[in-house]
Amino acid sequence: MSRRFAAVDLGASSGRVMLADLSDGLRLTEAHRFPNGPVRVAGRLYWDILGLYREILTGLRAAGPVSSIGVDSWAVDYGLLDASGALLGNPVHYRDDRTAGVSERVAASVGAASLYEVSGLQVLPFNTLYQLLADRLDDAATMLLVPDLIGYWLTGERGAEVTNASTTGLLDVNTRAWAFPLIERLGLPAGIFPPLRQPGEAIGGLRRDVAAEIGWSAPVRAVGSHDTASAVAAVPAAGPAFAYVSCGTWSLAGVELPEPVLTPESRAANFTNEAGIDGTVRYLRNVMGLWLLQECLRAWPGSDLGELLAAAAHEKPFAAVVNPDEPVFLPPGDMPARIAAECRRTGQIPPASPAAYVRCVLESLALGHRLAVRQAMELSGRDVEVVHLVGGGSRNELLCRFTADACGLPVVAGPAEATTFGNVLVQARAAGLVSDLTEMRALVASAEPLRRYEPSGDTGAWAEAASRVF
Ligand code: ADP
Ligand code: LRH
Repeated sequence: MSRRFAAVDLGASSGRVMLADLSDGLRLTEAHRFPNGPVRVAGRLYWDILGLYREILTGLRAAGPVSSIGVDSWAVDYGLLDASGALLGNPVHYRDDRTAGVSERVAASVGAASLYEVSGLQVLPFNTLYQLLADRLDDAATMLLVPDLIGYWLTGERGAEVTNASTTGLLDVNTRAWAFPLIERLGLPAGIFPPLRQPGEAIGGLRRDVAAEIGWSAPVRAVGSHDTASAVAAVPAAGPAFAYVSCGTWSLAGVELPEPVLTPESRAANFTNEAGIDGTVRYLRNVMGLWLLQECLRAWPGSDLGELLAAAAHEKPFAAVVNPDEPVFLPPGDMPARIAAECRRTGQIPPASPAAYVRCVLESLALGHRLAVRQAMELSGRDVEVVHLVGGGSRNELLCRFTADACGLPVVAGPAEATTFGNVLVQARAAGLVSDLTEMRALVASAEPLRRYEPSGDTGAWAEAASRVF
């Protein structure tokens, strides 16, 4: 059996097909990378799901034969299939506004506390349950989350992988089974939720036509199909006293726990208990993440990220900061204008140049990381000695440094492709090549050079900046 595994990893800003070789340690290579992003059609925001699928096939063809394939993606979004298995409409992007007001209506009817007691999930306006309530389900026979939809197209098999199912708001946080009493109470059709599958479980072989198209065949295996679950599984921590920030389009900041935290304080702080690998709980909160920077760059055509980051390092510290989690930042649109408006609203002078905006974004994000990490520690009682920052944001040295300074804790940065590592290591474990999470993490730590940032000790300036916006 070969020791090569393919990971299909769809992030909100880019997708990639990666190849891992475990013949001698763990080596990752990129077979294919492609852009991803919202497409607006007639006022609605969609994913280009068929375009993504085509790129996945291109990537698998380039990767060549492997022992197995795993698929992960961003959470919450889904496709609906009719009774014949055909896709009913294009999957809608979680930044679309069709869910406006839905979470408030559900909270008023079911009760926010009862919802949290069942699912343990943070309230985000786009959680799957709110999207389903805003959708037309008349002809829907099956709801498949994005990685499960890709898995279905590759193999013909339907199911719902549990880490991603935990982001729907419809999974019982204690039993990790579909919360059918809640589903019925919400008036959602129970029959559209397919059987659950666990990370590591075989899904099926590639359909014959798919194998013919890419030129080889292999089984597809369930992994932590929520990208954040795979990323957290690959945090290169040596012991339990760590926090993480999985930093890409979003920053997912929190700790790993053996049990959920469902206290009223936890709900008030909007902390989530999402399902991790091996029964672990990803206790975290979403921070708006590098989306803020991505949308700024989109507003400045021709700008160069490297140059802007270099210039931002020389800008005046704490000239202006915003609360990165203001709902106004969620949809696509003119980000610099929204940041400027937030600065004015909080009595600050808006940044005067792109480099100053970048500085503002990175300091604001570090403030978001600081608050989430501190609250995760307080609410869970977990000791934290180090913050692991993984994902594309770990390449951003300024952000890593600011995060260490703001948190007052060392930051260990990398790997940038943590999600891919988590994806392939769950496959490698199913093949008997790795034993447990500890060994997986040690392998990641030895596969990549990691960078360590010691905190400057000047937490007072960060506390003052935080007091302006939180
Ligand atoms: P996602 O999976 O959500 O699409 P990624 O984990 O791929 O996100 O992270 C993408 C982000 O990482 C980019 O928006 C960018 O801000 C940051 N990034 C990637 N490469 C670099 C780099 N070389 N220097 C600084 N930042 C980078
Ligand atoms: C990160 C992520 C995050 C979700 C968001 C929708 O890619 O999966 O964990 O909250 O996308």
